[in-house]
Amino acid sequence: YGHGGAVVWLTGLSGSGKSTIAKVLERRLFERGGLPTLLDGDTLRTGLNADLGFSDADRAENNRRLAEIANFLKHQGNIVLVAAVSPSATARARVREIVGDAFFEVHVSAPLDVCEARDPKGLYAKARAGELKGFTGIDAPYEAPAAAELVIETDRVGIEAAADRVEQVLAHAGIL
Ligand code: GGZ
Repeated sequence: YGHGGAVVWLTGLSGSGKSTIAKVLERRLFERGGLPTLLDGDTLRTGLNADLGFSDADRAENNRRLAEIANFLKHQGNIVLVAAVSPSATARARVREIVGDAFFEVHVSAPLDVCEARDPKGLYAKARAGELKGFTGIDAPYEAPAAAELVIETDRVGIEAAADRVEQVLAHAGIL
């Protein structure tokens, strides 16, 4: 790719492990002298994307903005780790178009019941109680990627091993 930039797009259900894997990767890439940048969908929603909710259109716009920032940073040589539920295959196809080369879609996959049992923020409980409408996996769809560069099943693969797999994909592509 030239100057080492890349975008690793982690998609999956809430509680699947996207942010955790991204944080481990961020530390590892930093330690090996790279320029990792972590864009967490949930975190950017407090500022840049504070005007967006969870309708299909708002999620698509959220994903589009994340893709534009990620691509911008990629061109500056960053390895950008994006963690976003990004449930729509159409919105992710647009993300892939925006970023172009050095794009790696990673499906962070775990069965819904496993994610729901983890429930790190208590959001599944709220969704089940009807206090949170349109929650992905409960009453809003998650469209699994058909051709992700990597699928990590976090109910079978630990966090460190998951990070290993992403590093292997980047190394194989000549990014690392
Ligand atoms: C899904 C929601 C929702 C609804 C709040 N549906 O586990 P989290 O908490 O930290 O990650 C989820 C995050 C999703 O934001 P994204 O920007 O990644 O989503 S998207 O790509 O769909 O735009 C969850 C929390 O926000 N959250 N309400 N209704 N997740």
